[in-house]
Amino acid sequence: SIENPSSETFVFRSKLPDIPISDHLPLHTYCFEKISEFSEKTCLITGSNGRIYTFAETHLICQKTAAGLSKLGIKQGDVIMLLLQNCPEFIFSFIGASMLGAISTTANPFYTQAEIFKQFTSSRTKLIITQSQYVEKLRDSTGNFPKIGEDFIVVTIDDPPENCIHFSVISDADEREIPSVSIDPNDPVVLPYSSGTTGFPKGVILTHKSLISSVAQQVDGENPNLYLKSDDVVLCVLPLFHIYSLHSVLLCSLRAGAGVLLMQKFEIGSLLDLIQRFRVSVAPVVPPLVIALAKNPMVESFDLSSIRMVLSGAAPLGKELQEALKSRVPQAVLGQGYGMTEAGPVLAMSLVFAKNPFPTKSGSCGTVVRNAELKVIDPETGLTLRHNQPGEICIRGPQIMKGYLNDMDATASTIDVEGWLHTGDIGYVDDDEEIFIVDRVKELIKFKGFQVPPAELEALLLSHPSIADAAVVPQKDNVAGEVPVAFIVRSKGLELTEEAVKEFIAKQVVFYKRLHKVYFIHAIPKSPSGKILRKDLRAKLASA
Ligand code: 4UV
Repeated sequence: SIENPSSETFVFRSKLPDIPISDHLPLHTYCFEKISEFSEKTCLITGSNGRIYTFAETHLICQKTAAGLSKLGIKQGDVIMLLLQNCPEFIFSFIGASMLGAISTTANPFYTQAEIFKQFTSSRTKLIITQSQYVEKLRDSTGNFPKIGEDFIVVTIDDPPENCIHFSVISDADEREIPSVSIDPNDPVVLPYSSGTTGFPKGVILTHKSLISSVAQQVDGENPNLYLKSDDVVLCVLPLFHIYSLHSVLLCSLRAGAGVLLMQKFEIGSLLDLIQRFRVSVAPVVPPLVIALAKNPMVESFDLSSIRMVLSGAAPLGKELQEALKSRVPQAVLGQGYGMTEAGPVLAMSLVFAKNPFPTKSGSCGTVVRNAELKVIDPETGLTLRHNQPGEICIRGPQIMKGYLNDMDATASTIDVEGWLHTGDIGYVDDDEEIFIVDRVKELIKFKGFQVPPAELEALLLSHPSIADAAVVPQKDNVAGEVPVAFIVRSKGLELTEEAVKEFIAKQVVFYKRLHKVYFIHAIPKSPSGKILRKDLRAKLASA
């Protein structure tokens, strides 16, 4: 018989059966759907002062915040920006906005003024919730930016500086004054920014339905893939402005009735102290945190026996490191999740975390989530590959993003006409359905799990009068995983030192986008169509 190979698609599925998933609820209703089972249990713990909010209290403050945001003029479809370190107000604002049918765009409070206003403008933010220490960055120093109090509202969770409003003004509102809105499951609820496979950061439209699907894929069903219990204490040290923490720490815990321990920032001493004091049982981390837990001598003097699960994600975790951590927390199960903002976010999760777990291998980043399809394609031909053959990972399901905000071209080049989202990650699925990521074909650089989009740094470099051409690529690093380094062609006859280039960039970007090395070359290698041959540059680094 004659077969047309291109018409044949080989699809990988979870080992867990599909489950029914709501396709009509708004996110906040879904997250608090089972609240009567645990209303007096701990929902949020503020690590810095030990303040505890029960589920009932949390839900009520979210409602009050919704009413308060509405009083300030926030309506269905409006965008607010959360520019916060981890704190209870993040949750109140995010869920409160959802209750209004409004959308939260999440941003790193360490961003520079230019980075914040880029996202502010692109997302059409009406109101920013932040801390007073960041307000200075929101004040127009150039005459180019919108003005606080005139063009947008700023709410601070601590003492409000001039023209700003205190958070209590919104969280003290009367919850009975929430306007009634009808929310379509396909309405956006969160707008994180990601550069995806190429170019600049773009708004990723995640809807009520996508996030509900993704949370349900983890914590719902008879045998949840990520089994969280209502007596769990889940560590929230990863920043909530990144989708990993927002989804897999916060939303999954809310749905499952688990408590969330909020830490403003990572510091090993206070982290260990909090784990011991609050008996943390679930620890979602990133590889640099695994290094700290596996290697820091301080760990020996703390009691970590409460930890039953350590989940690592957002960047590759080596087998050796995973095994080194195992000796520090012998009672815990260790495994990885594999996420991508655009994928809603989780593509795969280790089945070692299931209620009825499966045996798993070190170094694997999980098995595809239930109620979804995963395929591996040959990047050259687009043909689907079978077990053990590496290719580009693609995912399809109700959880993936609706698209990029106001960017149809980028959307079309990421989600194809059949609904497959192309990740730009190279990996394979082994005989036990476990996924192993081996490479990345997209431009993205990941510093400790944070996104560093090369296009953004290249544009800044090209704005320098002494730089004729530039390319930014990842260089391997033992602690950060990868660091951005630049190849630069100087403009004819102009002097330029490595230090000057590094400083020029450092002034304009958040710390993790800083260049670690600058290499001066005569020409940037490019394809006939003008695309930077990043592979060649990466190879140059590897051989140096
Ligand atoms: O868009 P993003 O910054 O998104 C993330 C999300 C990670 C998550 C989310 C929920 C989880 O439960 C969880 O465990 C992890 O990182 O970056 C997406 C890119 O990061 C790389 C890969 O290149 C993605 O396309 N990446 C993410 N996870 C892994 C990874 C991993 N486990 N191993 C290797 N690379």
